[in-house]
Amino acid sequence: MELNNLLVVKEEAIATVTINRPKALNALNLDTLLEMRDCFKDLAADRSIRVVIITGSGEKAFVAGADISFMQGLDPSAGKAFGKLGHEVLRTIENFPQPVIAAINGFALGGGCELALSCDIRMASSNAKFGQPEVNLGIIPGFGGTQRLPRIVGKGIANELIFSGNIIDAEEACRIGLVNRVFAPENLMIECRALALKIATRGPGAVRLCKEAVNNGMEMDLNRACVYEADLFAQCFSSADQKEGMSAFLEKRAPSFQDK
Ligand code: DAK
Repeated sequence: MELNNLLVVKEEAIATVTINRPKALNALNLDTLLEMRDCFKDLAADRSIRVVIITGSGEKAFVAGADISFMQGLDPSAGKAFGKLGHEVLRTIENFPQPVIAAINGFALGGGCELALSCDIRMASSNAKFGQPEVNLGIIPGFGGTQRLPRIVGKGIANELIFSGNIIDAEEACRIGLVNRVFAPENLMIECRALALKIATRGPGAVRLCKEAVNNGMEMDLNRACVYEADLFAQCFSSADQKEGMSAFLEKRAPSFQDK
């Protein structure tokens, strides 16, 4: 697959995907979304990858939104196709078998904020800015913002952001639970990588099942979700990694997980 809008680097079980359109503040156009879809499908098939980090190129933006110059000329059917593709990409990231960390290094607006919302963990640099400014353009968030934002920060705070189009800084994003932690810009990738490497040393099958348990369980009522968790928990006992993890603990050594 030829990539003109993404940089993909694989190193030590971590894939870093950088959206690389810095002149347009990494805005998402059709080609970028198509590349992201194919790239995440390829990464999902690569069993050596245990964590993906998504970030933006340059020092100013994670992703400043869907590409307004691209969207301006869309007719309703092209708009629908563009929206459908955006949803497909974000669902692919949300359902990616291993954890995906958003390293938010600047503006995360509109579709950029929605991209971050589809990731499992959000970390920000202190210069990051967040918002759903679509109402300024006469549209609503179209890549899941009206659905994921309230699930993450609560309905009242999401409503305020979505109805006003307000832009908030990284500290405020952290205060409302939109991001987990805030770092100096020069430390953001170092910290995201350190977390990714830590996750990569854990039992990969267990991490995969944890993601499934959290994501699918949150769509169920608590009783069903606990039954679902119990099923996944039982599945772990058919894995070699469960035997290895527990043996290693009892033998006071580090485990050597094989993803089996
Ligand atoms: N799209 C295209 N180009 C963009 C862009 C964007 N979202 N954001 C910035 N750029 C471009 C600027 O046009 C400028 O290009 P040149 O003029 O140099 O050619 C360059 O990036 C640098 O931007 P600025 O000169 O504006 O830089 P500033 O530092 O002054 O301002 C800013 C930075 C981020 C505050 C400003 O650029 C800005 O307000 N950008 C737009 C932010 C925004 O409104 N984002 C939300 C986009 S709407 C759909 C599903 C989803 C969506 C739509 C439809 N369907 C279901 C159909 C999603 C919609 C959105 O995301």
